[in-house]
Amino acid sequence: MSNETIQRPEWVPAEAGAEFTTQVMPGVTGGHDGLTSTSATPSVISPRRRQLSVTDYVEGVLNNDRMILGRAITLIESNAPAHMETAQAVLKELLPHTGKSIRVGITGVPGVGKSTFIEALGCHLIEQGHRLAVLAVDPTSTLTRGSILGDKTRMERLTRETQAFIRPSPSGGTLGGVTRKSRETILLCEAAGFDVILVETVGVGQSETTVRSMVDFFLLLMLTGAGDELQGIKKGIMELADALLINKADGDNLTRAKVARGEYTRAVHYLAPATQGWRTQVHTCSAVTGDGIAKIWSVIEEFRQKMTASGTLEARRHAQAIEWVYAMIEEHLRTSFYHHPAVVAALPAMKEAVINGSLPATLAATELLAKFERERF
Ligand SMILES: Nc1nc2c(ncn2[C@@H]2O[C@H](COP(=O)(O)OP(=O)(O)OP(=O)(O)O)[C@@H](O)[C@H]2O)c(=O)[nH]1
Ligand SMILES: [Mg+2]
Repeated sequence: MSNETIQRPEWVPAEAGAEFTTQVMPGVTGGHDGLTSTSATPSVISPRRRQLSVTDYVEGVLNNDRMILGRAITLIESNAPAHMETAQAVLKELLPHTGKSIRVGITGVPGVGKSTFIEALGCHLIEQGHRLAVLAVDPTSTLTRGSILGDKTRMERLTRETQAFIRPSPSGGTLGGVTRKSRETILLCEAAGFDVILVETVGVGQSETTVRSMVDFFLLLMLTGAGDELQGIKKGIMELADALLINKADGDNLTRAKVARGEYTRAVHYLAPATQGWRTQVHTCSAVTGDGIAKIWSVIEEFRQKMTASGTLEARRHAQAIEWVYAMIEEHLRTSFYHHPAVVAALPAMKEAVINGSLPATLAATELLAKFERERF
């Protein structure tokens, strides 16, 4: 197929090179059955999109123009310096319109039912009149753009809802990069008027801590009957959660789920609570039948109401914002250190010297830091 007929989807930056493999192909001219089309409409390929100004972005997002919201997120996700500058100008303008949502993190091992749960909860929320954005944080995603895109079948209703906005994980890069992009995407979605933000992450180590640091409420989906060794691994993650939700409490599994609920309820007594003044709750649900979905949402609302009244929620958001500043400074310093030509040049020999015992580790670090400082400006 020639280049003219292959088109880029809206989220691909205009200047992007081959790192974006995504493309949109025009539809077949005939019918999918191979017969000649009876439709008179030719397949249209739109001209190159026009550049948007900061004001275009700001107004578009505030008016909940989904196309512009999508492009604003793409801008935020771009690593090109020119894009970053525009993105930050847009964010600065939008900042006064952010912060009004409830931000909920959702995690759990692959197959626990996160996507099915988000579909069920999302539809429940929309029925209640909420507007909902679903974002994913998946630092392992590279070219697949996260698992959400492959989830169309599990979130079939939600993807069709105009009151829902679903965005896959920013692809590639460091966890720090993915974090920044996700945090800023939350802000954009809030400015666009979404009042519930669900941030999904797969249960792979570090990403839970990252998502915890950007949400108000953190929900851990669990299964009954997972082996003891698995439960052990989860202790650290359980301490991040404001609620444990045992999914797939249906059919033959219902009784076991109820027993597990009792066990986990006793277990969380011994854990440090994730949020001061809130006891970690344990509930059961079935994302398939919908049992327990309304209950878990009422728990989240109760949390919001109590933690707002006590000032805990506001304090958490303040702390998260400051932590974020520090995290970005640290990331920047780390990157500039390891990319500094003097450091790059000296590092291999230093490593060698440390390994063969001719240079103490502390001295190696001090000398590298001195090179970085001396030749910085
Ligand atoms: N019986 C039952 N099956 C469920 C329930 N929730 C999800 N499932 C099934 O469990 C399987 C995995 O569900 P997903 O929603 O894809 O799980 P996930 O956590 O998103 O998985 P990953 O995207 O791979 O991390 C699917 O076959 C679902 O139909 C439930 O409440 N009850
Ligand atoms: Mg999934």
